[in-house]
Amino acid sequence: MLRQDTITATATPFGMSGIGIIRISGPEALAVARRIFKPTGGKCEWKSHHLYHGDITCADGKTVLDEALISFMRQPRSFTGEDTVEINCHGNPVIIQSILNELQELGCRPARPGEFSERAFLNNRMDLSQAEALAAMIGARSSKAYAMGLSQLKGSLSREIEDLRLLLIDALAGLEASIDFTEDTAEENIPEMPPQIDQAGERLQSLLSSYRSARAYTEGIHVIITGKPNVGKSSLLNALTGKKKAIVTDIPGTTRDLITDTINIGGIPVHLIDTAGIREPQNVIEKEGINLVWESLAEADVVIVMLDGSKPLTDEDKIIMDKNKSGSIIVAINKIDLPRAWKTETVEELFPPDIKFLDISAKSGSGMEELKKTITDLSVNKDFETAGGAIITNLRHKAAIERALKNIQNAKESVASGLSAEFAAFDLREALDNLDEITGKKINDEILDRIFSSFCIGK
Ligand SMILES: Nc1nc2c(ncn2[C@@H]2O[C@H](COP(=O)(O)OP(=O)(O)O)[C@@H](O)[C@H]2O)c(=O)[nH]1
Ligand SMILES: [Mg+2]
Repeated sequence: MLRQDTITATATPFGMSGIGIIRISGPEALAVARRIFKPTGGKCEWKSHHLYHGDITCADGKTVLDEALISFMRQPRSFTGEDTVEINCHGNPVIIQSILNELQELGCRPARPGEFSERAFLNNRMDLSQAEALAAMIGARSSKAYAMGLSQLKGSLSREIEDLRLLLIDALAGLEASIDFTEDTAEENIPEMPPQIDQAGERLQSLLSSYRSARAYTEGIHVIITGKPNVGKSSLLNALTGKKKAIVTDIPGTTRDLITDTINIGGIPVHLIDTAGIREPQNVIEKEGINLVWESLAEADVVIVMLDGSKPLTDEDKIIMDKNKSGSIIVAINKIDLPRAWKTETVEELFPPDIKFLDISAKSGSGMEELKKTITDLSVNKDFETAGGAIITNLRHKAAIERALKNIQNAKESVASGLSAEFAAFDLREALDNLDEITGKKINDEILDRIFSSFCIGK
């Protein structure tokens, strides 16, 4: 480990608050703290993990800047693993800046974003996935997202990755035994498929499938309401949000822009998007609006295909159904408060059997609860469990797991096709490297810089 310089930053947000916290980490932390802290009663033993009361002064020891509590955490028992001092002063940006100025006078360097966490990682206080979980917790916008971050911080993902590594190492040992044997006897030995390969593959797959559900809680899902003009799309947006967000009229082509609002369904932020009705556009404005619909449909997590149950179906409906056949589709048959003009069966046969059909009335509000439930069912796996089980929420982790899974499939294929065990062993080593990228056991500096620079200052 290189001898690091001593860094400082505020750990609390900019602005007025009861308390503001300044962190100092590095070999000079205690020496610097001694220069600016005048303890009440004149004496301070600087015991590790104790809180002392006194004045923060300029380095001249005379000018008092604030009255504060100060603590010292001796390495390695600190967040960064280095000597750390925390000053709890009053939460005023002017005070905090003047203390930071004094600390810089005394040789501390302003910390880069995420630099405290980076040091914690480099000093083995946590692995990379845990440091990322911490950033996710700080950015969490729902209690569920926070809980998932916390579970990762506590090591749920790290333990699963470690288990997977052990499985792959066992599989490698099996393969390598057959390679050695071949060398001894100088004859071709067909390797057997180590059972751990399939076990690892299944567990990687289940991590991968947790991603979609986890993202629903952390980032939310995008739900697009589509259909021809006048079926009641804007009315549905208003009914779901409980607001008059979108203009509703009986004039076809009223909605042009995408109109969005976010509601919370069972802890999932659901971003609803009302769109222009799809038909042969009557003018350039409507044409632009309809182009927007096609673009956003491609990025939707769930598509609500809306039909008017009170009027005969038209070719426009057929075009829309044709374009939205598979994936997370809900067919909402609206205006069921009016007499039905056609039977549900006539459209059911146009879709795969697992597509859900719902009767609703955006006007009376009937069917709204069922619709909300269907939206979340489509976004979260039934067996998705956040309590302690390993899940992934981070795109970088997902990409690494996809690569590891591909490596494992390649290894299986080469064993199955009777190739020398060398090939499969090579793939398994690649899979190990990919898993090591998640925990940071093996990672290049450029990626590390990118990860930590996205953290906030003082973390
Ligand atoms: N009877 C009835 N009328 C509805 C319902 N939903 C919408 N409408 C009416 O249908 C017309 C078109 O509604 P709007 O929401 O603007 O449709 P959009 O063009 O698809 O956005 C308006 O006159 C609405 O009042 C419903 O559930 N029942
Ligand atoms: Mg509309």
